Amino acid sequence: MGRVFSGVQPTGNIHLGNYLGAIKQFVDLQDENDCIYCIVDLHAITVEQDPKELREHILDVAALYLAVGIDPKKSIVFVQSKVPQHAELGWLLTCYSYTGELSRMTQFKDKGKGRESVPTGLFMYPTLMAADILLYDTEIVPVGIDQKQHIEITRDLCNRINNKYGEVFVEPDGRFLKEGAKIMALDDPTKKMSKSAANELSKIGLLDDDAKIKKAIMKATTDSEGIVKYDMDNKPGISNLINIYTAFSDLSVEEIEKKYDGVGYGQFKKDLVEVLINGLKPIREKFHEIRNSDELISVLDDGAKRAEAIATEVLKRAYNKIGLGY
Ligand code: ATP
Ligand code: LTN
Repeated sequence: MGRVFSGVQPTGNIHLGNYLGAIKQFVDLQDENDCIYCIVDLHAITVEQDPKELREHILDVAALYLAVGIDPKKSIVFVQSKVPQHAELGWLLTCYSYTGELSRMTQFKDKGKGRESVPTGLFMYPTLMAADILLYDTEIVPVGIDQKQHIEITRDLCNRINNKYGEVFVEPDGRFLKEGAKIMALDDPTKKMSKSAANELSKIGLLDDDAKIKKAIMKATTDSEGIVKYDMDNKPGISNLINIYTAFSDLSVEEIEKKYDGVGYGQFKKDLVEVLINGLKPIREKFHEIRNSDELISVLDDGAKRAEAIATEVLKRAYNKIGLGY
């Protein structure tokens, strides 16, 4: 039994990449581990947000967590800004981080690109993420592969502080899936599927209707060979679709290749549309059932209380070792 922590930003519609890279693992881990799942709203404001939309998105992600099968009886589910220790430990870790290492973060470079001035919060994003993780003595962090660099800096900060003051924090490890670790954009399989992409057909949201799912898959970029074969380097479009297919069915990559041997992309895509529609329908239905329920709010209130109880102890330990307070 290990402590698991992860978070998702409430910045838009949760898509297949978020689900297959991260959230699906959350569900799988909760039977054997002590899991804490967060909606990281303080991270969302590192880029501009509309207050009304942000509030809606926070509850959307919370409802989606429950809709995909996170069970609040097994796992703690809460909203980051409701537990003030995240911001407190975030500051502390900022003081032990270096501007050099933070400026090497690719997410910071990507999100800051082309802006006239870059918000300081975007720069300090990784120290707040490290605080999220270290605050719960986390051992395992299930995330998509794009977060690898942030997990590394969390481990560096942890070891830097432990080496200076003795055992303050537990050293966490990332957990990345093989197939879902990086789901690519449907219109351009050289880029990752992203909430912030402008082209709606580049992604499929977990709440998208059947017509949108069909359109996005049928228009998805492949190649002119017509051979259903997994080869991420030379056939990234079809390989990405195979990844999605295998995640939503009980067929392995090899079984999919065999099934569509000599059949071509048209039938493959039609079947994938059906597999996806059937896979996403129960999630959508459950989501609408709980999104506006009182149950959702009481799950979040209870989650924040349970999270804060753990966070308070760990933060106290850190303050004591470092010599803060009196
Ligand atoms: P944005 O476009 O706003 O940066 P995002 O789509 O990257 O958002 P996050 O909230 O930052 O979404 O990510 C939530 C989780 O989903 C993280 O664990 C992240 O690694 C994972 N994730 C995001 N995109 C993908 C993807 N294309 N494939 C696999 N995992 C992904
Ligand atoms: N940076 C992550 C979101 C995130 C996170 C975390 C993930 C914030 N804090 C703690 C795991 C653990 C992202 O999805 N971009």
